[in-house]
Amino acid sequence: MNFDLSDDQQAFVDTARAFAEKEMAPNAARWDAEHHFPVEVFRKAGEMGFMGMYTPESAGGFGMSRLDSALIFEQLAMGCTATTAMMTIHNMVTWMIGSFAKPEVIEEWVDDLVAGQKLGSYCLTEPGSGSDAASLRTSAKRDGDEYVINGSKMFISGAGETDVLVVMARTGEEGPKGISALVVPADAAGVHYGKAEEKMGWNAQPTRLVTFEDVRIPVANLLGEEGEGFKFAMMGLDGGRINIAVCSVGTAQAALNTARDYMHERSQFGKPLAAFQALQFKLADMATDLVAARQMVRLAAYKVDQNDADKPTYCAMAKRFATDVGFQVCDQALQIHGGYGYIREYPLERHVRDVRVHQILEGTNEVMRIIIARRLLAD
Ligand code: FAD
Ligand code: 2MC
Repeated sequence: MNFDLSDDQQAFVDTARAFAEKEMAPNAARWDAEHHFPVEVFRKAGEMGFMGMYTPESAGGFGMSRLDSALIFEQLAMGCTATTAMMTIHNMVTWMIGSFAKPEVIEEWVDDLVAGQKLGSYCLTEPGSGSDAASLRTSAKRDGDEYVINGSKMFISGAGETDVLVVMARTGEEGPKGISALVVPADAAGVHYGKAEEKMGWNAQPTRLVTFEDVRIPVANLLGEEGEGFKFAMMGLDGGRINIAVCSVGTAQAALNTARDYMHERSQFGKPLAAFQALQFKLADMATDLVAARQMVRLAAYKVDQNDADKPTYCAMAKRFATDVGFQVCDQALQIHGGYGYIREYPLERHVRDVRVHQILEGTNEVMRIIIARRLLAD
């Protein structure tokens, strides 16, 4: 067992760090304040190969491992949490289309998605169906060689700015087995977008309600077979949960670095903050928890790469642990800054606002405990 990064992995990390420092970090505060969705950065990220990292090569992606992708996302998240999180959702969508779509649908979408020229959203949650995702009610009824979609999807990241939607809809019976996944062009007739939600964080990307009113798409846009949609949605989220976890780790590392520097710069009672043992211990605990979270995420990514039977459990553990640690570390880094941590001139309050939602989305941390406990009790 070797915990060192290989030369290739170190090169990925260095490249991603340089991109984050040049293209993202200097602008992240402004994007947050102005609620700017930086489409131009997604295009550049596409040129760097960050927009279809683990999409299969056979479909036009880079076929990278989840572990290598996680290393890259961690560096990018140090530059801008919300933008990186959107990239991870886009990567999940691109992987779903590249893995399960019919060849003509792959041909229509995947090259542009991998290049970052087009963007994708993932549509599972509904106003009445969040944690209980299998109770979703959006319907897709077969009419000749088309599906007709009706219903609505809540809290859709990127919606209104993206080009393609992967929509989980009911084509059959109640419960998970009646759900299918469909590729829907974002500008199809009958797709309507709500206002951009006013959010605590993740302000560099819009979140909207999407409504489907007799939206017609070709049957060829079905991923896999009818009834496989819930399984595909959950497989997508296994990777998505690693990615969100790593967005927390990267952001928390950035917050910790800022707090460490501040402890040297700021003096009170005639000494730098770094001289107070209470703060030294706080920093030590933050760094220790962060290393544990990072290793757990990498283990979960490895389990997905190995197609381990327990990969959903490890992804759930990593998501639960790393997003909780990520929030605590950002909050403690803010505390170390005292009043300065609370004002926008410093990045800490943005870090806290951005990582808070990671404990909620892609499955709440209570849902992660359900997944873990079910597996434990099934043994
Ligand atoms: P609910 O399911 O109503 O849960 C409410 C509370 O009850 C939570 O604390 C939950 O953990 C708890 N709870 C529920 N059931 C149980 C139980 N059995 N045991 C114990 N506790 C339970 N969805 C998408 O499909 N695509 C997106 O792109 C997307 N982006 C998002 C972006 C943002 C900014 C946000 C806020 C959400 C986004 N979501 C997206 C939706 C997100 O996945 C859901 O909000 C989340 O899954 C929780 O669903 P809910 O909000 O309906 O909460
Ligand atoms: N991989 C493959 N298949 C899976 C799977 C996985 N990770 N998880 C479940 N399945 C299969 C499972 O095997 C079963 O099939 P079968 O009966 O053939 O064995 C089927 O799916 C149903 O699974 P469950 O019986 O576990 O389904 P249940 O209704 O109990 O729900 C739960 C499971 C709670 C884990 C699921 O509803 C869930 O993950 N809820 C949270 C929703 C969520 O994460 N939303 C995120 C939205 S996206 C977002 O927030 C973004 C920002 C993009």
